Amino acid sequence: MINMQRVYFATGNPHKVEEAKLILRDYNVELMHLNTQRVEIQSSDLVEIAVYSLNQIVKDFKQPVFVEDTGLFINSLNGFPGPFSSYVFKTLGNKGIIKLMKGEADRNALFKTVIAFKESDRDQIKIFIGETLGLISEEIRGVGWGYDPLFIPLEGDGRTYAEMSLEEKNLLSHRFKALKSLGDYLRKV
Ligand code: ITT
Repeated sequence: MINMQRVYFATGNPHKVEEAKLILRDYNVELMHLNTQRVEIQSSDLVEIAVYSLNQIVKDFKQPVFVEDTGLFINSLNGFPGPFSSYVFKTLGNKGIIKLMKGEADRNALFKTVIAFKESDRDQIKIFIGETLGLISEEIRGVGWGYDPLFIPLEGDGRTYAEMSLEEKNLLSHRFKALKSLGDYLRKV
């Protein structure tokens, strides 16, 4: 058997881990879940949030580890909720977003994932980014986590992420694209 490379994913979100495990398996990465408490700063920049978050973890964790920060940027709302996606999901939820978008013709949106990775103490932080364009659906469609029931990727066939299987979402998602770049990088080092 080929040796798997062990990499830790620091997140409180088990759905992210489930997706990332499958994706990184193709790169011979054995993904481990590191469920740590962190302070998440408020910033308009996903990279700044991810780097701050990773820096807290690597203070006392010395294995290869990454964090990721994801945002849903809605065109007609000038990029809202973007870096505040987690807070907005907890407060307004998908129903609130649908309400905000009622009667809005421009349904364009972007899902963006920023991964911040550090291999060891000596290494610099590496950033990997993945983006998927899509449309915000008029109603909740499918059973999925987070904003999945609202997001219709343009590369798909008109279904929301929540109407797809995990494998289907993993072929075109923002997270897949960021993890693919991480996987390609790990293959080279
Ligand atoms: P960690 O920071 O601990 O990783 P989190 O769930 O708070 O977990 P984010 O801040 O990156 O992660 O997520 C922002 C929000 O976007 C949050 O409400 C997620 O549920 C949602 N989200 C992130 N990725 C998503 C995806 O692939 N599909 C649907 N919703 C997603």
